[in-house]
Amino acid sequence: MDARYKSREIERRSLDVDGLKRSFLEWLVYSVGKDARAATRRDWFHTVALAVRDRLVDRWMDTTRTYYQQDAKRVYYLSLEFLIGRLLTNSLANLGITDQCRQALDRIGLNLDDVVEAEPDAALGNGGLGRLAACFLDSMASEALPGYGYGIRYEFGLFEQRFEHGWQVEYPEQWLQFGNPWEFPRPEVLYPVQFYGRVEEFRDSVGERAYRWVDAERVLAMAYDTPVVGYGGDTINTLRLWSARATRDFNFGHFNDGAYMKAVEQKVLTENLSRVLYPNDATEGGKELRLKQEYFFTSASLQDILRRYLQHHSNFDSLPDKAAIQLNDTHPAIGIAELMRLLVDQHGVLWDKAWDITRATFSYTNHTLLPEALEAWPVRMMERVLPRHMQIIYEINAKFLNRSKARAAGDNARLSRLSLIDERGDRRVRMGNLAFLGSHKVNGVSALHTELMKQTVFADFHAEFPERINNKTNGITPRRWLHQANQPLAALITSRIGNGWIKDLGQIKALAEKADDLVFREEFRRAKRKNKKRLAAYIARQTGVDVQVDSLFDVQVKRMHEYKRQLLNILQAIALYNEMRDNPTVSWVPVTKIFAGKAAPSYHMAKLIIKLINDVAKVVNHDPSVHDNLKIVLLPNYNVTAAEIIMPAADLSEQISTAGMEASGTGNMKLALNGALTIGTLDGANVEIREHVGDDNIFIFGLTAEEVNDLRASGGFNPREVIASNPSLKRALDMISTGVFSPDDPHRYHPILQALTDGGDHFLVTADFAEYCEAQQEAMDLYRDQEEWTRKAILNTANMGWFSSDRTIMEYATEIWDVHPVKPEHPAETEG
Ligand code: GPK
Repeated sequence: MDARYKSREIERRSLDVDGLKRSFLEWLVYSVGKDARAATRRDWFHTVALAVRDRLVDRWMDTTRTYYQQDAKRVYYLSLEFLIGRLLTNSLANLGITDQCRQALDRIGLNLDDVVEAEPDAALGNGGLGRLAACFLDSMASEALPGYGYGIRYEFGLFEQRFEHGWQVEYPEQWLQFGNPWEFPRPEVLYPVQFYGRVEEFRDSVGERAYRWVDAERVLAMAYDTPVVGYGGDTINTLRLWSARATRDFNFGHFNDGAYMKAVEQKVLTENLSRVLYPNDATEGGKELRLKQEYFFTSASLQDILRRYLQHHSNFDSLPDKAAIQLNDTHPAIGIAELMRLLVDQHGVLWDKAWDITRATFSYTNHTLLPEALEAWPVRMMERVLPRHMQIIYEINAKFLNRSKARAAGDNARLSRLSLIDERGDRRVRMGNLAFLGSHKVNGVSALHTELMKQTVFADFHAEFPERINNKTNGITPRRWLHQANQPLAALITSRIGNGWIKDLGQIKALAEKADDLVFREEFRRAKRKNKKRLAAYIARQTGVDVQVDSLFDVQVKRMHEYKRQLLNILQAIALYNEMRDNPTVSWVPVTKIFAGKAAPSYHMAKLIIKLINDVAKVVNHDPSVHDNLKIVLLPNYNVTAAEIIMPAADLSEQISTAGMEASGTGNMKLALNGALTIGTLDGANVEIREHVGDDNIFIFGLTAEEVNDLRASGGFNPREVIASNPSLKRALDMISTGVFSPDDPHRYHPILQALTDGGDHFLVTADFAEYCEAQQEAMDLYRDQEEWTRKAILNTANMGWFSSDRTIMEYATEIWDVHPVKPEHPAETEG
């Protein structure tokens, strides 16, 4: 190689402090175009990100090349959401150059923590589902699995939440406004995606009936690649996000006057396809643009996957041996019809063979049992937008129903439940049924959720295919959620058991014996206190409320949803407030209730609960009679970056969903790993968390999923009676209904009170209230005994090893995908 290039290359790869410093200064001038005097914090962020990016490109290409050369089986994780958050800290930590980078910046007179703050939070997701996808990317790369993420490059991520007079107001989140140093645009990786038009029947060369999709509108999908750095930096995988581009017809067309402006308008409209992330969490909008987004990214991804496969193969027989495609919920489920179309219509594969290939390639993860979240597209919309896919779905359905056991048994009710088409009312395509039928494996995300899937939404399919449903309990990446977010605790752990836990979280078990060590407990508390101080400062900055660092930090952070029952939490807060006021001489355990979470913009009840929390907070926080023993804060704009500050600082983790409704939860895992004790129902993964941390180290309360089911079925629950018999609940509700917290509008909360009484209290807030308050009391009592509390907190951290997403991802790899680790070859680093 030419010596000049070689020295440049070495410079770009250099991981020492001097080399980094030189790179920073060079990047600032020649790429960002500023000198050090004029550079803003954002300029420095771009500078550092670009210099760090240099240090991963070689290994990224090595990784991709190794997969290609070995024709390794890849896994493709198709997801409409990737909630990845900031990447700078993550890249530095996974490359192992955080300290060097900090020192290099020091020498320029800059602080790494300030530079990090200039990075926008990539919020290409709503909540748990999107964050799970991001944890899986980290784990696939860290486990050296050949894994690709495929999704949409939304120009607007999840909206920014602000509170105005206590109400949620949404602002656009323009994360790309100042450019994105992590992404590589690939203008040459471009696939056509079609919509509308009609289907033409014709005879193929051997006289068989065949179909082609004609007169369709065309959009191009353009790729943007982001490297995904595994821990240690050896494997660097790819997240490929698609952006909509108008076809080149526009560039080459000539137009007469009016037509030109119309054409420009059309181009803008076409490109709206990838403009914005739908802000609904676990609810289905039924909007045409959303269907188009789903098909757009799924089709582009499948075309890309087939192109890659065809580099090594001339027929599709071994596609399932070379590609595993995971559907993250039903959002990409149209991919099943699309792969059939590509194989049958475009590549001439016979139907039955194509179907076998399709089923062997796809698998599907279900994330919720909530009926309002199960996607069902109107047949009329599907016929219009994707006419050929509608035909294919009919064909799949006809063949399936003809062969099903239900037909043999003459059970028509069961047959209509198995159908891909819901024939009741306006006809709809059931995407869950399509995903199930077109996959060889279907999984739930916690043990309880998977069992409930078998008993409820997929009971009929489970009877038909008893081997198909399996469980993969969610996990979280210990890199981001402990190693990076909680440096005080991470350093303490490493000082005692070494740093093997970062890659193999099971090793953290060794901390359990330290729970009885007085010195270790003291240090554990010190780490927690440091994190609490940081959070207290953040709370003060964000809300203006001063909280006591030594109060019990009681944390509920997650999307606002009735089933997650933030309402139960705030009602308990009101009850506690009353008790404190009634008994001013008692020495209370000071409590800080910390909430954060966004509500879907159209979810009125959730937004009203936000307003209620803010209204209650205002009254409580200004009432001198509670002597600062109770503070309530609702932090605005909860996102990954905020979570990184909140999780390490929590004492108590609120996981209080109505049993049977939270599929898994992953915030529950982050909080427990960071040494918070859980107060929760036996729902989702809480059940397994209890099994791991032990019954004595968790506060469980409330109805079980089975009891909830029985109670609802029997209709034997009267919330009014429950309220009448519980004075503290009654008093809290009366205060809300008489306007104690909303003197300007005493009837404001009528809809909430209505839902809890005449509405039948669907989420069983009143039913669980008494037991919840008892559990809270238990927690406060325990908190007085700091040694005992710390002992339990340590046992939580020590026993959470199993909840690493590395464990989860290896289960997917061996039990669903049959994908194996591939160690990248790094020739440049071994030569000479
Ligand atoms: C489930 F159905 C959905 C959805 O649309 N979005 C979403 O975030 C969540 N989820 C579940 O609610 C959580 O219980 C679960 O831990 C998470 O998905 C990941 O599986």
